[in-house]
Amino acid sequence: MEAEEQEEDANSLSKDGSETNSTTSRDCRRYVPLGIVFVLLAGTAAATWYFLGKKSTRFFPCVGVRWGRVKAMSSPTSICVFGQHLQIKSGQIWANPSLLRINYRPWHLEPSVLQFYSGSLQVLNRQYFPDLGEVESRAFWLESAKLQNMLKDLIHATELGRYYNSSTVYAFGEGALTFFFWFTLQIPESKQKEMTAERVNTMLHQELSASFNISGSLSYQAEYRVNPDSLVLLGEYPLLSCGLSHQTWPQAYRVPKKGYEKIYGCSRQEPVVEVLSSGPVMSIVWKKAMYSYYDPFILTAQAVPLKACEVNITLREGLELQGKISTPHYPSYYSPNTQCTWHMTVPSLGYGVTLWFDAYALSRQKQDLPCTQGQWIIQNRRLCGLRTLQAYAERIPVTSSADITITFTSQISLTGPGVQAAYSLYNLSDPCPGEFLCSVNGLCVPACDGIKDCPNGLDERNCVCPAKFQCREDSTCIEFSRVCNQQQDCANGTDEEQCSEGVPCGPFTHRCDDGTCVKKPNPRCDTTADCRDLSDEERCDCGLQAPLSRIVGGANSVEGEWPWQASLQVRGRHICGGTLIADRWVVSAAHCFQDERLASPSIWTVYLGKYFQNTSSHTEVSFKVIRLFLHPYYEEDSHDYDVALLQLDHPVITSPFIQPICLPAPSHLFEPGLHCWITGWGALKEGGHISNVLQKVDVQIIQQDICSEAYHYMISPRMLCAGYHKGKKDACQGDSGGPLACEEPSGRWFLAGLVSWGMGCARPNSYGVYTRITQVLGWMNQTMG
Ligand SMILES: *[C@@H]1O[C@H](CO)[C@@H](O)[C@H](O)[C@H]1NC(C)=O
Ligand SMILES: *[C@@H]1O[C@H](CO)[C@@H](O)[C@H](O)[C@H]1NC(C)=O
Ligand SMILES: *[C@@H]1O[C@H](CO)[C@@H](O)[C@H](O)[C@H]1NC(C)=O
Ligand SMILES: *[C@@H]1O[C@H](CO)[C@@H](O)[C@H](O)[C@H]1NC(C)=O
Ligand SMILES: *[C@@H]1O[C@H](CO)[C@@H](O)[C@H](O)[C@H]1NC(C)=O
Ligand SMILES: *[C@@H]1O[C@H](CO)[C@@H](O)[C@H](O)[C@H]1NC(C)=O
Ligand SMILES: *[C@@H]1O[C@H](CO)[C@@H](O)[C@H](O)[C@H]1NC(C)=O
Ligand SMILES: [Ca+2]
Ligand SMILES: [Ca+2]
Ligand SMILES: [Ca+2]
Repeated sequence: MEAEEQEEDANSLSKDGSETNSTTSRDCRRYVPLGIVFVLLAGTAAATWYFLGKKSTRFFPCVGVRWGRVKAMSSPTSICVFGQHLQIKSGQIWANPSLLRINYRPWHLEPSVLQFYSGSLQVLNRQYFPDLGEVESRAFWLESAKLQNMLKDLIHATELGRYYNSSTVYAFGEGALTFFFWFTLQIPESKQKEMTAERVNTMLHQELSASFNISGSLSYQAEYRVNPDSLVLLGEYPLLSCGLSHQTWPQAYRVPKKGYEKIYGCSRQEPVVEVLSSGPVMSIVWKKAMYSYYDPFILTAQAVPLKACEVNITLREGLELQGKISTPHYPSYYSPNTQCTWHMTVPSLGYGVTLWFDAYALSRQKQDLPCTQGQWIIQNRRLCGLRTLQAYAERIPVTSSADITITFTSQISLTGPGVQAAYSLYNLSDPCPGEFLCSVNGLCVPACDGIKDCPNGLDERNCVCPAKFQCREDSTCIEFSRVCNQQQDCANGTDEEQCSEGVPCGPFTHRCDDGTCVKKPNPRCDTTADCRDLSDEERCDCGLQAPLSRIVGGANSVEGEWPWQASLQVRGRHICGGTLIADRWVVSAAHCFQDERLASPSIWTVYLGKYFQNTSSHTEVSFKVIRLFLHPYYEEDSHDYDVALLQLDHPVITSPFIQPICLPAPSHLFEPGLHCWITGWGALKEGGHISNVLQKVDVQIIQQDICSEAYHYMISPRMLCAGYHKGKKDACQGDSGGPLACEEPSGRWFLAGLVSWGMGCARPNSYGVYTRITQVLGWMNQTMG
């Protein structure tokens, strides 16, 4: 909280300054170029040589690599050879001269990436037997260990040897023994692009065929006769953050009983991932994401029936949602060869069909580019799916026939989160009653309310009275606060007409629970019955300050002045503000929880009725958090949808010092120019300490387009700005998630926004940016159930 009246000390608390992560260094950085001399001597007998690393794995990478005499001048020295860290004792070091080829280049000093390849190979001189289907059997263990070594030898016999990192044999197929494997290569960044699966396949295939007829000359062939033409190699898995890939095997192969590999949990937002196979056998390759998650995980598998994905749907009259279409076993990830077809029949030609997607959008794609996140064909139009952090609706007009065909295919061999869309009819001649159809995303948005809801801003073009009330008689514009205020403001008083009866619904009308609409702005909880069903005066036990604590001057608040204010703490330290909105529910900002270390609800304590930070008072009550919900569209970089809900572990007993704030109705207007209050224990200046006493600052609601310009158009419709052009009063670090509260003439306080972000604190022309509560009410209502 920063206010011009404040005097404060300038000690700066460097936030989390002590917790900088040390950069992780790779293993193979150390080498001593001058201390070691390599002497290559062919035909010399082996002498003393040591590998101090006792584990046999340290030895393996050298199989197939020819060793020479290595002379170390200083003792003991570390060098890196072929990605391995070997310790060599001082003295002369020799290896078997018949295996002698040293290619020593410090290529490993270049940053390298781990690339995964998976595939299968057939061994002609072995047959499958049932024990090999049991992952825990001794036969499985023996055979897979031997084949793993063979694979290692094979890779080392090619140029790929120097990149070899690991290999695993994880399953066997029937007939002449087929084994399934994956291996990883640690490839220098500059070479990464070249090492496609195709190239690696060619190199391995060449090596296999070249030696096929010269049996046994290389160690990997000693035991196994590998059919070179059976080599299948799939996908180098890209280094994108998360990848989950499938392989499809023919029916005949046995399904390993147990999960043999790992499944990913790349993102916190997807704590559980369910994946469908495309056949009775599935191979799952797990790749660690760029982020480090050390949590162990559990993999379970279950057989599920095949689900037909061809459905005929006949829609009935009416504009309500009629059902949902989804990929099989939604929300399971769809399988790599999903093909779904939905035939829809509409009741008459005046209707079209709307598909409502969640966090998934359709867009046109150049003809030759594949759709990586699902291909849709709707009435012969090809569209590509794209996972997004927005809502999206696809409008399908019906022109000549009442039938619509929609297909979904997972075009490339890649899986993805299941896709679902709700469907409904829309009136072709009036798709968005009272609202504007945004052609970019198919959504109906309020026109001329001063907020560019549509990405192209067309909903705010050609407005006679942007964000104002238009007098019917002469098109003059007046503020909404003057509508139905019992004073004639329009020339002939049309602003005072129809104030006590229903009106057609529009962007500025209040919708009662029975679906009718009233013209009077902000009728909720103003002690006058406005809705016929009285719903505007229900659930009004909110938003009142303690009787004796009317706002007084100064920046220190009075106890009980802001009874909805919460302090969100971790290990006794105030981190963020919050607002009590209902029994057991506190709302805050999603960015308070984005750090890995703050993401778990169990580490948080919520204080209500708190006033001082340095001491606890008799009015305060603490709560643990049992569940924490971040808005699913929350985006770290843009701060869009910066809202989180915390469910408390026990009921909140209201008192003069603990009281929920009123939530606005979706149509509630917080008009530009209105003075509202922000409260919190945040820093008193940029970079400063948190404050001991709960602070308050009054700020003015800023017109959306003015703020948008001040912030170079980074202001989304989910944001609301408040502050002053000259700066001076603003929220600051530590206020995050706290309330921007506005008082209605009735004396009740409504939550307009949550402290979200801003450029510094209280700088000129850098308003505070708040999460616009009216835009996230739907999600809040849904989440609180
Ligand atoms: C494989 O790569 C990982 C990660 O870079 C590394 O920690 C490990 O030592 C490597 N193992 C081998 C055998 O190269
Ligand atoms: C290996 O031998 C088979 C017949 O035994 C022959 O058809 C094939 O061409 C030979 N391959 C190579 C690489 O010499
Ligand atoms: C859907 O309707 C078509 C004819 O319109 C029919 O051939 C097809 O079998 C039906 N499919 C299902 C799953 O009912
Ligand atoms: C569609 O909207 C138009 C204009 O509002 C109306 O006249 C018509 O009856 C509506 N059609 C249907 C099928 O509801
Ligand atoms: C206002 O009302 C007067 C008298 O009823 C009428 O003459 C005038 O045209 C009205 N003005 C407008 C703008 O409708
Ligand atoms: C807490 O702060 C208040 C006001 O700054 C002060 O009067 C009080 O002594 C402090 N209490 C403790 C325990 O430090
Ligand atoms: C809130 O959710 C309930 C059901 O969970 C629904 O009946 C109600 O209409 C919703 N209210 C709003 C304002 O969305
Ligand atoms: Ca708008
Ligand atoms: Ca009026
Ligand atoms: Ca009312």
